[in-house]
Amino acid sequence: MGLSWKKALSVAAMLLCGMSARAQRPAGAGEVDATVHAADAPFTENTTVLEGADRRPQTSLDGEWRSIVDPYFAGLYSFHHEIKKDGWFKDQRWGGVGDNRLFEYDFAKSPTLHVPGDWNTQRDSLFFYEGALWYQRDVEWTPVAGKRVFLHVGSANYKSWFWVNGEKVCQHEGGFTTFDCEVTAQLKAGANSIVAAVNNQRLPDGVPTLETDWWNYGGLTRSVALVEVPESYIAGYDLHVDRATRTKIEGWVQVVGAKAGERVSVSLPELKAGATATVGADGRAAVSFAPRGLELWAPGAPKLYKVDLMAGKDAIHEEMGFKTIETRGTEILLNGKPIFLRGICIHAEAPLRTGRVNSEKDVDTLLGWAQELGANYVRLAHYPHDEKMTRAADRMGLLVWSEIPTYWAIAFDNPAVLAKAKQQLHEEIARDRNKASIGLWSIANETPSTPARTQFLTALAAEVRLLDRERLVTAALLVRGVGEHEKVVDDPLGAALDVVGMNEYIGWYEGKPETADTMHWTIKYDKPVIVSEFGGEGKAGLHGAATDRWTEEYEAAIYQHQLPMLAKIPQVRGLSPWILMDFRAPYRQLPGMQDYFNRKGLISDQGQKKAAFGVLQKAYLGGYGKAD
Ligand code: GCB
Repeated sequence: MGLSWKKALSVAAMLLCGMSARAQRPAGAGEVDATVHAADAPFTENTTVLEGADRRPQTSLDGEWRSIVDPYFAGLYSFHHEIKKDGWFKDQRWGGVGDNRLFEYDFAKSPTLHVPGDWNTQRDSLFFYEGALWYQRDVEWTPVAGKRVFLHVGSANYKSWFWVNGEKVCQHEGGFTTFDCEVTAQLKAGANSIVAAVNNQRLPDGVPTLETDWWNYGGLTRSVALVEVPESYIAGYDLHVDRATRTKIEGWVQVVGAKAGERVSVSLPELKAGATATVGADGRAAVSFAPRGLELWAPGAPKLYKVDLMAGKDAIHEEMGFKTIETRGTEILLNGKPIFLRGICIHAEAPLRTGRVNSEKDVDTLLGWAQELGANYVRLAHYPHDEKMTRAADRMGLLVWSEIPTYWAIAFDNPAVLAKAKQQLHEEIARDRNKASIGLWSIANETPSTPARTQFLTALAAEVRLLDRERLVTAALLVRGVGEHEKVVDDPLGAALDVVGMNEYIGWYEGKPETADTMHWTIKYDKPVIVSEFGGEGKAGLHGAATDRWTEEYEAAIYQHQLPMLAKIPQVRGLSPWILMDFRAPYRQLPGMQDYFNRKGLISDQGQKKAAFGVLQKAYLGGYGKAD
């Protein structure tokens, strides 16, 4: 039965009273800052990327942080959805009964979450959670005169806000890139409170957008630290060996706060070589020198050098390798010689425990498996991974395809989305442009072929070339079928790429494994092609006939038929089948088989190798592909 009109009136009156009572609240609990948040302004504010931050002395903020789950984001927004002036970032603490101030939160009495770590795998109730969550921790600090301090955030998925002692320091959009925000003015001697809010709600105008085939792990998913630098500091650098001679190291060092004419030096002590240069009015110094006996970096011989960069009172002690990568017709040349990329795709899914990768152990396990497979290359799908991963790839000698999450159908017709993708590209390249392992920057995965998409991604390809001319630009394209026996690669985006990536799932989403035997391929580009994905699902331990879907044998059969087919395509210069390890994915629900895991891994999430691992390993160790 509905409300009587009398009752309805009294409810309305009660609501009105409630409203006016709230509206009359004195400044304090309900006060809002109306100036914040113009809807179309870029979300990211006051962040930068301190290049080489992981090589600098730092104070780790990893460990337990207090946490408050805030599904309505009541700690930040008022009941009229305005930004509060005294939201939970003020970290005010209620003194208990007898303390009559009104607070409706208290970090000190809230449970903790571990950082680095996604929240989903730390608490059962957060497994499917998509929304806002607050973090807080205390930090003892002794400021040093003449030093600036940055909060270094490995990643925060997806939007994040940071405050130090109640004062806002930055906000950031993008769940997989590393960023820094300056906190020099807000950190004080003694006890400090650092508060972060992280919201992993998927957004129609996000990068990625609403649909992804991976778990939307939320939180401060990678390490957080305080990094100190001198007043004038090295903010970025790019050192590489030139393609023409392969003996000359050249590039630049960018110094913030330096006066024109100040000196910068770069040296390789092992080769007793180096150069000094002067900073121009733009803070940049061009560097060039030719050390004798420079050994180039390559898979199988991943030579790294200690490199010291100095500018005034600042120094960064890097570890770097030098290589060249380019294309010639349909070949990929590494250090001037053709190479075939025997690879595998990897998600940042932690082995054995699930959740996001965030430790050396996770990284060593995943890349160790890739090496055991016989790989010389890994596609780090579908977003920039933890920096520990690219550092380890440098050391282990695995060439890397690095990617930003311009995945499936993001809003290609929205200029704000292009700005977000460019921001992520800048952050990705700034962090990793000095990693020897990076061979390819990928600008997209399986995007719909529309004019808006092609324009958007052509702009991104141009942006990559502005930022780094030493690597190749690629993207994983969709393939077009003509009838049942022909595949065509003619996506117009191919024109903007150096290397054409293509994904196909013959034997899984279409046909049978043996459909591959009679497939004819037409590739419209005179460029190298990497088969960036193929594969199918198989449940570890489930055995049966090679014709039974979900068995290890079926998955292995896909590989058995794919490998000979792909070997016949003349432009193919590499493979990275989908995927090294099973990973959590909301799309994948078939009870008993998937249970929220995409089972296309060669290895289960618990580390069990499936039959397909052996098939690919045999091919790779037997020298699959032509060159090297
Ligand atoms: C794809 C996507 C990848 C998916 C995979 C699959 O083409 O690029 O993200 O996980 O297929 O398993 O369907």
